[in-house]
Amino acid sequence: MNDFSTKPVEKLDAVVLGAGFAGLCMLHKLRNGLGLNVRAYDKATGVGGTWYWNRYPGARSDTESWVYCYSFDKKLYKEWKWTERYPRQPEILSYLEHVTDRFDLRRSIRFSTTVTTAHYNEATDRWDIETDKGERVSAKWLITGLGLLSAPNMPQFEGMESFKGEIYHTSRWPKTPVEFAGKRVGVIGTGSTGVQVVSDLAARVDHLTLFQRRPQYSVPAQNHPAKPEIIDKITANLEAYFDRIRRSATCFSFQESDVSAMSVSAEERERVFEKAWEDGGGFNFMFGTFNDIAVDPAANEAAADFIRRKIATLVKDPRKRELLTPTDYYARRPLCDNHYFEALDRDNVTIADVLRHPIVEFTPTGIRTEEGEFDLDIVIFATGFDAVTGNFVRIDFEGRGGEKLKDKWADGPISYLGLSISDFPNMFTLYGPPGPFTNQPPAIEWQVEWVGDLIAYAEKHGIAAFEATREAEQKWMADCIAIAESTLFAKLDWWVMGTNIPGKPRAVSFYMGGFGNYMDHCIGSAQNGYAGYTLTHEKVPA
Ligand code: N01
Repeated sequence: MNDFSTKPVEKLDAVVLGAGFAGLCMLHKLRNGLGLNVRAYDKATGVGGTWYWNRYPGARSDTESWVYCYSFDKKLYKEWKWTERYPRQPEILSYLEHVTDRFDLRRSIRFSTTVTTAHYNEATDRWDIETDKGERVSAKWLITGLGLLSAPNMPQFEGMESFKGEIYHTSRWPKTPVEFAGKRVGVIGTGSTGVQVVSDLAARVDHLTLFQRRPQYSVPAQNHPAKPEIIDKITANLEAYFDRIRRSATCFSFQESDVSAMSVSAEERERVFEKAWEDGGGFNFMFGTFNDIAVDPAANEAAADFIRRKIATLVKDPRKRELLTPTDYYARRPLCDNHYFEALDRDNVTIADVLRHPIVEFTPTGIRTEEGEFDLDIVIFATGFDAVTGNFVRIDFEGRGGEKLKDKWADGPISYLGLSISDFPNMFTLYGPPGPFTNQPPAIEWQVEWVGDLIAYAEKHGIAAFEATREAEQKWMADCIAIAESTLFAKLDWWVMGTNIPGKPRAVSFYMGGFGNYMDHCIGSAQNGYAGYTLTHEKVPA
């Protein structure tokens, strides 16, 4: 029974959950743009979201800095000086801190505070919200910027508590420096994170052991110092540039291909792959080369074969080469790296094949697999996240009729446009599931504008509640499922399909129809009086 009405409550117009790219932008839009009374909450001690938590060695974005940022303010865009093509975590965090101060957002954020409960109150058409600090607020609008990748996946192994060394998870990395010199370090996991950790650490430690389950396709990042002339050129035409980015499928800065891989000769394919390899970037390799790598098995095999041949030239040790050569589809998140394969080929690096010889237990001095024992001083879990729904089910969201979001999403996320959920009125989930599968900042920023416009419309027209209809939700889910299942991404087990966590149901978490098409869905809804939503007008007092 919710006794919210008996407790002292502060009334706000809107509450924003999270102070990362999405939360900060939404706070700015609602408070500075629309003049609403807004508060954001974040359990961290500072802003940054993903970039607050992921301080692990080698952490950086694999998107070009000039599109891994906001574009809503031309002066901000022009004045911020990125130092590299792919920005490191400390630089992205500084950028978000700078944005926070520049737009005076800090005073509206409660840090070190976890929102525990958010219940929709049907009598008031407002959200009753409670925090772990005992704060109680009532807000008409509830907007989440929780991030899809923030609840850590920490597999448990026998004997972990007996290990005498240090254990870290990459997404809960300490703020104080970790000493690696002269240490024997184990890394579990070879996703985007593990690839970055290994590339960064291999030459800095006494010995590195990679506990690899499945090898990865990865291409060079080809990082280089930032070129100010690129920013100047973009700034001169900022809106048009970002319009073009958003009209693409993935919101990266490269030109996506409209050529099918099998429509050209083998020589031409080789030339195109070679150029993409030299240009760098994982998404560029998958989407800039040909338009069907992610959907056509033959095109996919051509790309996979090219990368396998490159791995063969980079890894001299025959056993390592065999272990590092993937044989399945090239259809997980496309990776790029800073000399990952070269790092693994070093003499001070061992690869433990934990697919064939799984980890049995931790011992006081290391990790024992079915193959033998590995002595370690430090173990780094780069094992990813309870992705997509993980953060949502940790908060007690309750919608109309007492429906719990964790029950509604028990078999996977359900939404309309990745933004709205039926029975959860006036709640918007920025970059929520199933939503676009893109470089995030340009997509988030656009969603923030769209949601901000919707809220402005509601305020202007006396609308008490905005709620996605079941029909719109069902149609959206059917579209998302049909598109995702037509791709090779759906053929593998990984976090995007919900299958990286034992026991978690397989689910479609993304709209893979491209961001341009995604925007058309949202624009179409707004232009048709917010089709797909039920709008309830405020009651006029008798
Ligand atoms: O997580 P992952 P991540 N025993 O789930 C292994 C974004 N990101 O943190 O593949 C042994 O991809 C697991 O093995 P397997 C990006 O969107 C971006 O690396 O399941 N191993 C896998 O190798 C990315 O996709 C950036 O067989 C275990 C690894 O752990 C997303 O975050 C940087 C295991 C997990 O890989 C997630 O990436 C970093 C076990 N029990 C992250 N459990 C950039 O922008 C799991 N694994 C560059």
